[in-house]
Amino acid sequence: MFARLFCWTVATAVMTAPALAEDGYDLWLRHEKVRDGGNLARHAAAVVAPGRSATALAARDELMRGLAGANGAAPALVEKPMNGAIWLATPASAPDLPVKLDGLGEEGYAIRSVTLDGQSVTVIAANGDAGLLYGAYAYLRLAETGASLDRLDIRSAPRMKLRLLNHWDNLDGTVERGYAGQSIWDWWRLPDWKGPRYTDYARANASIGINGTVLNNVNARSDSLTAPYIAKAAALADVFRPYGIKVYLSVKWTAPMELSGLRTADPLDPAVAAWWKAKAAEIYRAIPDFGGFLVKANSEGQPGPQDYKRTHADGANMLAAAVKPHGGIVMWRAFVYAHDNPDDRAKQAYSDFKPLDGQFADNVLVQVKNGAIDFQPREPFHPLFGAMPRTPLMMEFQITKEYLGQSTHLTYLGPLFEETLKSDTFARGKGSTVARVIDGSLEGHKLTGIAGVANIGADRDWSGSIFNQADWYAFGRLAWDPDLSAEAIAREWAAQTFSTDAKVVDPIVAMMMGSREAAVDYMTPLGLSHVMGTGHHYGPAPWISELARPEWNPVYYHKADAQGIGFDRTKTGSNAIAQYAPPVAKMLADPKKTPERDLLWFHHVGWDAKLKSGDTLWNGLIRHYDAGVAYVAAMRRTWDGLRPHVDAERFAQTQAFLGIQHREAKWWRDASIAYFQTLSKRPMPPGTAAPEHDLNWYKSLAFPYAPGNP
Ligand code: BDP
Repeated sequence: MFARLFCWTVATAVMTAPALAEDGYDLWLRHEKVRDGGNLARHAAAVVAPGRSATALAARDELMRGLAGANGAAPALVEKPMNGAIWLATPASAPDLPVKLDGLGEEGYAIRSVTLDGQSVTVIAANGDAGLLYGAYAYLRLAETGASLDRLDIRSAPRMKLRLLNHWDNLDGTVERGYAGQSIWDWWRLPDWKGPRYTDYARANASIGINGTVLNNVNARSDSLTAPYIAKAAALADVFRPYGIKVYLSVKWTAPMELSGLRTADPLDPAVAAWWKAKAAEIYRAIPDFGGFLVKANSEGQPGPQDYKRTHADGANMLAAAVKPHGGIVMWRAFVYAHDNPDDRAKQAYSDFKPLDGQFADNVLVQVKNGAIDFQPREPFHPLFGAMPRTPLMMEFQITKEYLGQSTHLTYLGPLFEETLKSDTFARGKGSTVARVIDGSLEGHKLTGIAGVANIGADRDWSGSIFNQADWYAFGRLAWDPDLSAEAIAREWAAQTFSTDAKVVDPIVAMMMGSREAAVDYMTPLGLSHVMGTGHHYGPAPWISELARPEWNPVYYHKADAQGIGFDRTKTGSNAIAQYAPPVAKMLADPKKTPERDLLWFHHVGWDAKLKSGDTLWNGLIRHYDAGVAYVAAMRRTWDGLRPHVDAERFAQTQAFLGIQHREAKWWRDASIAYFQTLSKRPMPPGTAAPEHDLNWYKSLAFPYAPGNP
């Protein structure tokens, strides 16, 4: 029974040594020794892992590495299942696996405690090797979050087929809307130098189920499609492949003109189609499992098929035909609005795309941002969700916090993601949630996906702060299972990142869970949006009114005047509400029935109108601003109380950042009030503080070097 022991060197199992003990490099994969009364030692003293593919070996190594850390000793690597062993296998590598795998697809996994010849064994099984990887990580997650490992019977398969990061990384090393340093892609030294960080990136993504990455900015340069850059992308693809991760590229519509001197980029021109076919073939020669293209076209100055009087579907289908023979897909973004279109910006994507439903090729997904404007602290769900039943819609969330405090604010995005995914579109009656639109179950789509704009950079801690790592983590977990709760995910993350001790996890999770709402309160309460500074989008500037394009100006969005504030999107205004299914539209037509959190998104409301609290709108606004600031003050106190339980380095970073957040929350509040008061002409409600400075002081602030600004 006892098999030959394989030699296992722990050295190969340790993640690239961090420069400092707890600088955040290890993310949620710290694999600290668990205090579980021997739970893990009993169940994971040995590992049987017969698979020999690169992915099966990666799964084995990750499991060994994790167990070595969590259990404090490397498990034995054995050839046959034995008492207290984990058996990590697919039916191909172990035909006698005692677990049913039907319905789990290639990426799903089963984890089961079984008894074999009187020996208790934990089976981690999957149809495909990627499933083994996900199963191995799932097992470690259970062990490291304190779950019992005695009687496991888990089956899990991803609800979304494509679970992608979108990097807005430029070839010069900058990252559009990146707040975690320079790009992690060292384009210049690729393909020769493939630093260890790429492997750790892949491991981190695989651990949360992410299976694809778009390497370059949606505002793409055509250079990405030249031979040298294809070779660089291929080098990255080689590193990522064992971890189940495919690479994709953003493409610039006019690449055939820029790179090969074609006279047009008209998608219906045969020469253009032939160019893309040849380009696709060239890419697939270098990257046989290349995922496909992401396209931003006819949006914010980017060229596109509309320049040739063709539709988005014409453009998407031409590219789709080029990658189709190779099994590739096209993700066509619906983030479009035009300066010469006087209609409400929130309506334009729907107006452009809804009529195209049913016209897209079967390897095209339309990628839609969670809301109709642009990743604001809160947006109602995008009206396209549920409105294009014959087209697979892919969700685009923003993990990087362009509008939510950038790198320093602790604003956990789990609740934002969850709120959108659980929103009911009523497209096919009650229960037609956004999650069911994008996971394909509502309309029976097989091609499904979700993308998150990455918050990853070259900073040691990857994401610009320890707490921003939780947003990356939450995105991956929800991409796998959009029904998970943001709170459960925060618990998992905190347990793996800090400690399983309830004294640590409980207060950290409590801080996280209210933090996004606090940011909404101090930035854009009650449905306000897009009131940030121009260009860098850092800090408040609701007074801006003179930019060339109307929809670049905050005043366009809040429409504050002497009477009140808010954007009338009902029949008397832009009638954007008509883009929602009738039950939703009906609710939104009435300010009294509109959820108060979205009130000013849909209605222009008088300063003295009564809120549910009994306050007037003006007083209520101020109470929201104050609540947001007070929440940050409370987070600072909670965090200070955690000093004995958190290592000095991560404690200090978070403490300093909470200090910045507190100062900036007050700034948001004060600047917003100072400006809106010039219109409302209402006094501060009793017991509230007047803004610290006058409006001109706030207007005079300038931030020429704010990061992330293209
Ligand atoms: C906005 C960003 C801009 C992006 C654009 C997009 O400000 O930098 O290029 O979205 O998604 O949020 O294309």
